[in-house]
Amino acid sequence: MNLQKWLAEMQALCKPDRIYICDGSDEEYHRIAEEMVKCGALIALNPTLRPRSYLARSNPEDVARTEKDTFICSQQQEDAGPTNNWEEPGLMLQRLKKLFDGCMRGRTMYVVPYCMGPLTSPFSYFAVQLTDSPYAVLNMRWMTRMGSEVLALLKDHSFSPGVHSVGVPLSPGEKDSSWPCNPQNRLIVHFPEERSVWSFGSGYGGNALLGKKCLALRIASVIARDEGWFAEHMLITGITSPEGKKHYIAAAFPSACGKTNFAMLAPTLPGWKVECVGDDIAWMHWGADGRLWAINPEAGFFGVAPGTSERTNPNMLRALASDALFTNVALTPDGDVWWEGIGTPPPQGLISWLGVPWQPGTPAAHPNSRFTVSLKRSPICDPAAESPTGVPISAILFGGRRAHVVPLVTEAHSWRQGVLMGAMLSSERTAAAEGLVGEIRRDPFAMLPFCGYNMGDYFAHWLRMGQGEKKLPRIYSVNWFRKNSEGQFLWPGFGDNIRVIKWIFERLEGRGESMESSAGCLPKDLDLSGLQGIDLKALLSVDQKAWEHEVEEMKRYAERFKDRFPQELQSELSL
Ligand code: GTP
Ligand code: SPV
Ligand code: MN
Repeated sequence: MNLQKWLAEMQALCKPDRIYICDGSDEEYHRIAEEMVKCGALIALNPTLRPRSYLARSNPEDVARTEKDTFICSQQQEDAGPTNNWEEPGLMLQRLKKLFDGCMRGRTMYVVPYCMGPLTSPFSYFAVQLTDSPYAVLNMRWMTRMGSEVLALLKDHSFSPGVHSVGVPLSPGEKDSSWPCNPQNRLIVHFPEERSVWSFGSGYGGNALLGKKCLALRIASVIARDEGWFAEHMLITGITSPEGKKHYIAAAFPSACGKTNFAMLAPTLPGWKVECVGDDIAWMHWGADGRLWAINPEAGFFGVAPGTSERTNPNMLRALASDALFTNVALTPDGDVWWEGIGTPPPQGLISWLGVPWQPGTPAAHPNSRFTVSLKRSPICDPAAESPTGVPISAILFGGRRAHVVPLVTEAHSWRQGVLMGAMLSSERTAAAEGLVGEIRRDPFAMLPFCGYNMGDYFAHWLRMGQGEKKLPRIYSVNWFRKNSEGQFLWPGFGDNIRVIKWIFERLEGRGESMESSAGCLPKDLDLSGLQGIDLKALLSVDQKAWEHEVEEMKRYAERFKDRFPQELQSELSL
């Protein structure tokens, strides 16, 4: 793809009033932010309480990823598979060209050259996002490496083209709304063979920050399949035991199921240390040593605000002390931010995410309200977070929100059983995507909304990758969300999850006592020192009837993939 030619084509199609090429500087970031403040699209927070930080309020119809509007337009429908929306690429392109025709009238087209991964890493990937959303530009500044340095490198690299529009052209003199969007015509379209993305009508999160889910997962998963690596919805964290032994762990939990919190957990057991590499996406390659090496393609956090507190994630609160961007949280009368579960009572005069005085009993912050902040601001950034070769992964965790049935932790006996654990991962739905919150759905590898090709082939890819001379990571299933009959969480979670990690460390080192169950290998015991009233028996129990029912559900789910569901997983399911 030739950059100049593509730019000219997109300019002719979108017809922006101006074009601006982003340099990625601090000066540029604040200039764009201040322009937005001036026209009411952004609120500058109190500089004494929260220096160089801003609040954005979205349109209430544009608050989360919208999976029903997300398409994988591969040449063959079979290649998109049963879990993705598909349309014939030629027809879709026609539809997109109609939508994008003149869509940036009255606006600036920002050109955002960016790189997913450290600039010098052989595993990184270059891309350009064209967007008419200055809000998206501000987010891309923290979430990716972007600007002049990348533009210079683009001369020697191929890149993935992405075009994004909020879908609201302005006629001369027309006043803009504070969050323009076009929910009736929303479309987030991927052409995996071309490695290209077209996104229309939404300014929010994964719909609009094209480096994240669109490129680093949906497009990258296709590239990874072709080239023999992994692009996964996983956090990466480095954990050191009191004895000084360090292991890196990768973990796939569905959206809003605890990746950011786990990646930065503050251990409640003495002597343990956690250092964060990434909180959402991992690109993993086999090293010459046979180990799996992971980089975080992102450069920042786009994290769920509600629930972030001194108890749950003190290090994130430190990171958010300045230079942060908040979206759809509540505003305090002194110009600071507030959300449910922040750990302080709601102050008098609170303004809700909707921009009106908060009424008790209604959400002050939207459940999918988010913060955007650079990874560098984290006080517990791993020393190898920027390493071009990544970090070696010792264990992979799969976990969802399951009130019942799924134990706190189980270990897979084999790579194959581990792949089945990933393939059959399930969770109650959250507010991170539009849909019915709480409903249980299968979310294989936490990749259901993010796999850019046939999910059955993706399972086969995982099985294939485990073959040959490899030092395979061990695989675990975890569930921090099991509840008692009163509907209360049985497990304290957050910093106490270190207790589960301690057992995993012991297992990795050939110690750690275990017992068999139909759900996998369970710990005989966990270090619960300092905790009271934990019902470990309930947390680790496997109800035979309920588990058989679970397996029946899994078998039914597997049928969706027809002959693309790998035979090895089928036989593993029938064991
Ligand atoms: P995405 O950014 O959407 O991919 O989400 P995520 O997987 O990073 O989830 P995150 O860590 O932001 O957590 C989402 C919600 O789950 C927050 O409200 C947390 O407070 C809650 N949560 C996270 N970890 C735990 C845990 O160990 N136990 C309990 N009970 N809740 C948790
Ligand atoms: C997720 O939904 O998994 C997220 C948020 O991490 S978004 O960037 O909107 O995809
Ligand atoms: Mn995510």
